[in-house]
Amino acid sequence: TSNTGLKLVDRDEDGVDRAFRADVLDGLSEDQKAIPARWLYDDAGSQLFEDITRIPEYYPTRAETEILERRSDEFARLIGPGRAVVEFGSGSSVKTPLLLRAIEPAAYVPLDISGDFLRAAADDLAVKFPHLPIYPVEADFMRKVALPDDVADLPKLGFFPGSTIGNMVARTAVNLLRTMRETLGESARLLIGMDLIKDQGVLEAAYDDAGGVTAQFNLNLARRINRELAGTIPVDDLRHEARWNDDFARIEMHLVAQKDVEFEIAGRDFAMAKDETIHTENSHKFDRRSSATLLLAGGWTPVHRWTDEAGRFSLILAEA
Ligand code: AVJ
Repeated sequence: TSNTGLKLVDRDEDGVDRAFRADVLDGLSEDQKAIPARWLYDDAGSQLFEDITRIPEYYPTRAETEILERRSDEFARLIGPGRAVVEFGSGSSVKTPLLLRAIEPAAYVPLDISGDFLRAAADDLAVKFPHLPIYPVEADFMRKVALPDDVADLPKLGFFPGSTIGNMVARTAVNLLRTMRETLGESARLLIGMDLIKDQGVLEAAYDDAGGVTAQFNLNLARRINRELAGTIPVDDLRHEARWNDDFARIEMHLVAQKDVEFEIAGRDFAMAKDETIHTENSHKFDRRSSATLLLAGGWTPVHRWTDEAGRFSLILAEA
């Protein structure tokens, strides 16, 4: 299991995150340069994502929140009280309380790789739910997590909102869904957010807002590389791009070189030709069937699905 007391971030003698360096150096050595999306979320990136959730073009957060607000009676009926809610990620100050109010769980277990986010979110919730036992667990939920003994005998509800599953290619998503099943145990259920396929213009605008916040979010990755990995990427020569990949039903974020550039990272030389890109994120979109197929492949049977009024986003209840 992932929470056996080992340090979650492995740093070298200079304080450099070894996994970050390896992912960047390997990823920029591929023909199509690519860096895993998880590295977008340093403190600055997490703050920028928070800002994204409030911009007019970025509908997923509002659409999912709308479902959680309007369907509380149905959550209560279909999920019921007395479960331990296990949230994958440290939780949103808006969505998590809506779910907890609706179903009256017996415990809340947020899982996150960042102890700081985890404690902040748990403290926040403790104020709103003074009688709810909260057991934060600092863990990498991509691997099986050993849950606290206190919740061992409670049936679990996994909560994975935000369409974070959409950041993963199918193989990774299926592995995670199977791991979640192991973490959550017998008679578990899962409430998972999955964003829906829609008009390409709406999707591209959501990931390339007029105010340029998403561009800053993407460019922050290059800044982070420069800061943490002794990089010399000419950030001003890169442009943010959001493109719809129709074959794979996903929005891709890229950093596009505006001219031929050369730079160093951690003592290694790299070059990009004009218009060459670094692929920085996938955000897969689903329909009724593709979401069911993914869940089934991961060992979960969908039992109910909700969408917002405008039909942009889905929240799916599945059983193990
Ligand atoms: C945090 C994965 C849900 O894919 O919509 C937002 C990340 N990237 N704008 C998404 C994101 C650019 C977001 N998730």
